[in-house]
Amino acid sequence: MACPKLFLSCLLLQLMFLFLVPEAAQGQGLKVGFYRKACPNAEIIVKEVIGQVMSVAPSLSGPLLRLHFHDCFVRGCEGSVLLNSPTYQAEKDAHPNHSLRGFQTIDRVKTALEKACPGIVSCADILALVARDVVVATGGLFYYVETGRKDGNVSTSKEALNDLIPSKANITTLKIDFAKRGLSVKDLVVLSGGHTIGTSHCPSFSNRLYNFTGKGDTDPTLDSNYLARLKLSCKPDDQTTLVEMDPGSVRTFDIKYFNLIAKRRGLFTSDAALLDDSQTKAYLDFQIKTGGSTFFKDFGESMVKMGRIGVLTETAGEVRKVCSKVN
Ligand code: HEM
Ligand SMILES: *[C@@H]1O[C@H](CO)[C@@H](O)[C@H](O)[C@H]1NC(C)=O
Ligand SMILES: *[C@@H]1O[C@H](CO)[C@@H](O)[C@H](O)[C@H]1NC(C)=O
Ligand SMILES: *[C@@H]1O[C@H](CO)[C@@H](O)[C@H](O)[C@H]1NC(C)=O
Ligand SMILES: CC(=O)N[C@H]1CO[C@H](CO)[C@@H](O)[C@@H]1O
Repeated sequence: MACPKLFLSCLLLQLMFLFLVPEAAQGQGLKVGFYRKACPNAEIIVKEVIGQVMSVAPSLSGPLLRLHFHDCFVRGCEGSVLLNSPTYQAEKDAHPNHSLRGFQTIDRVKTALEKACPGIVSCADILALVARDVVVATGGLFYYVETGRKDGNVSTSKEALNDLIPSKANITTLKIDFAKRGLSVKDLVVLSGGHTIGTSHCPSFSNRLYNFTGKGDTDPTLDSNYLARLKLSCKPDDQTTLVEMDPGSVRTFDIKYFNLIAKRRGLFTSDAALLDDSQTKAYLDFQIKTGGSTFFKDFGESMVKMGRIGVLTETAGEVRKVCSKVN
């Protein structure tokens, strides 16, 4: 059931499922269709706004998917990544966050939802739904998103610096950091596939081009032709240039990024590291060999698991009126 090829029939199937979805999937107080009674159109509204945004600003697909990941990995999926701090000490002010974008889109979705059902849909859920809709809009497979998260009231840049995984992370660190959050080695390789869309700033990988071990050297595991090309795009102190992580298919959700990793053209050390573990490597090899036979479905399953990290439900937390501010 690959959406890219059978787009229309897939869409129809998804629409059918919207009405027939089972109440089955449950996780930590979350459930599929949480807003069905209180805000029956919630998911349709999110999808509409994201459809509009994608039609005028498709380059926001990467940033919007990434926001949910950053939210979940710091303090859990409770919308803290969206909070502003007057003193620039919030998560979004932390260094690894310098590249976060898409906040205005989240505000737009929130405004539309507040108009339809004031005070009902949390910002944390908006991030989860938007991530799904972006995956679908870029050619990935639809999956059911569990909802029912509440929003937290704490966001600190210090936590973001501690909890966000650096792009230099090796496979050991990656596995530990995922396991800490209840995510498996399979989730690690599957979710890293999110790098099939979007762009990166040069500093996230320039150590591999210019100063890999502090001796002005390059990363020997990076394909040398690719390295030369990246050097053309990124001069040593370039802080602003954006590089496509999956060149040529940066707006398409596909398995090409796995192909690149296997060819030693993964952009980050953390991507290249997926070749250093037999399980992650076997997963890559299998997806490449079979044209991503299970990747699209696996991605939805791993996203649902990621969406359960540290959630606040029921009376814990609140539903923010404005996503950048506690009530
Ligand atoms: C495994 C650990 C991960 C590391 C170390 C990592 C690291 C990074 C880095 C360094 C960037 C580029 C930031 C910049 O310089 O602009 C990036 C971008 C991105 N990441 Fe990850 N990431 C990880 C996991 C994930 C996951 C789990 C997802 C989602 C499922 C994700 C989705 C994205 C997307 C979509 C972008 C592109 C953002 C844009 O276009 O602006 N990443 N990631
Ligand atoms: C992986 O990175 C961690 C943290 O930087 C480091 O302590 C560890 O020695 C590294 N492991 C390997 C196998 O390189
Ligand atoms: C490379 O890294 C080392 C150690 O971090 C640093 O002392 C040196 O100045 C760096 N060289 C360049 C050219 O950035
Ligand atoms: C933050 O939320 C917690 C529970 O979610 C609550 O106990 C606490 O009083 C709140 N703090 C502020 C400053 O609103
Ligand atoms: C957009 C944003 O918040 N950028 C910040 C990222 O982090 C650096 C370093 O902490 C800040 O100087 C930026 O303002």
